[in-house]
Amino acid sequence: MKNVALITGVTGQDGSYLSEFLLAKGYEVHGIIRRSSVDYRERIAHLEGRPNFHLHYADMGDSMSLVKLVGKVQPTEIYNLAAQSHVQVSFDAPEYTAEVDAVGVLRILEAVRTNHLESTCKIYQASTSELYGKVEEVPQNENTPFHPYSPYAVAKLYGYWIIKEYREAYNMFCCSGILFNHESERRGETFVTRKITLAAARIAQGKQDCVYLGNLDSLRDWGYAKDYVECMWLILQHDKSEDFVIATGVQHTVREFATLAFHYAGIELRWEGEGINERGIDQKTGKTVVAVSEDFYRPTDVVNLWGDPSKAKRELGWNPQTTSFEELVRIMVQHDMQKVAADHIAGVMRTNLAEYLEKGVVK
Ligand code: NAP
Ligand code: G4F
Repeated sequence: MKNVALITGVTGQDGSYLSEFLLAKGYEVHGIIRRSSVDYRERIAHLEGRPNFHLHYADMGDSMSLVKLVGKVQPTEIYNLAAQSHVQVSFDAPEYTAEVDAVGVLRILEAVRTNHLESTCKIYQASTSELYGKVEEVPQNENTPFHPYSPYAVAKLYGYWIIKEYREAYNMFCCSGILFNHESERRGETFVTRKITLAAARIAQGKQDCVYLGNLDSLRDWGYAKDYVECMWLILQHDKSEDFVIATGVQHTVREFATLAFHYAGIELRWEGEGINERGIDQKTGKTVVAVSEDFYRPTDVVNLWGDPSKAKRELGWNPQTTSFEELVRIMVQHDMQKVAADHIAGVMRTNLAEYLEKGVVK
């Protein structure tokens, strides 16, 4: 049987890497996109036009669009990655977050049942380490109790349980990957890692003075997104429908991430002060380049995520250490140093061109 994948969230960080991964494996890949006033498909632009890559308009909030699309595509695997994925934003838009991240999962499951594909279509659900929230043990594994600690996590908890319910009630092959934070040069710019690597690059190149962050003590188990999409696929190739923790097993603070990112950008930081008054100072210039702002504090914050990937290692043969923390930070900073330099050159060229056009030097 031909492998046909349907990816929700195809324009996102993970969706773009997963598309590349599945296309390389010979899959026919279909992705869901949604209408927006600005067509923002930068992460998958290089894949558009490939014979095995197809995009369709639908929305996680629109059951009929999902039912029709699943019927048309007849997927053998669905990767449900679409979500309002920003934890802090979920405090401002909790209802929308629940609509997409919780009920959206149900809509996908029902779309599969409505099209009578229960026995031929496997479903991967993008569950999250945020389910552990106000953590009850460290490190966290598949048996650690959940304690969601944001509207995002509560919505994702519904997604986790409805997947489990459909597995047991209808004997469907549907599973959760409980993924810990994974980052990359394609990470959204308001997540803490990318915010730091972009700021470090801009500060190093004189385009910004200082970056404002929230909780610097927060601990995360950060992996590389490119490594993690392989695991999503492995979970669906496993002989049993089961849930897996995907993590590196290594933990760092936001402060440690920032120190290393600035180091790769050529700036050595010295930390001074505490809490809201803490600052990261450029040792060479004495200038404050990192400061703390209450704006980035959350009403409830998850502060101690540390995953135990033993089961994925043992049963899926996945290597959690493919890309080290140091390598991840280096890749992201190197990318953003080049991006900031390229944006600068493009800006200069635009200014020059405008001047030449005005003076009639070029027409
Ligand atoms: P992301 O970059 O924020 O991408 C989210 C994707 O969902 C985008 O393609 C977005 O489309 C789409 N989307 C949002 N609302 C939608 C809607 N109403 N209908 C259709 N599509 C919609 O997220 P990511 O980092 O790739 O994460 C992928 C999934 O894994 C998410 O479910 C996230 O919650 C989960 N997760 C992520 C991590 C992590 O560390 N990255 C860890 C654990 C779990 P637009 O481009 O149109 O906005
Ligand atoms: O980068 P973050 O926004 O990621 P967070 O909240 O861990 O969520 C991400 O990972 C989850 C997996 O655990 C996914 F499910 C979710 O979809 C998303 O991809 O924040 C990480 C930590 C938090 O404790 C936050 O309080 O960094 C802290 N932080 C400190 N300063 C900041 C900032 N976070 C952001 N976004 N911006 C700051 O300035």
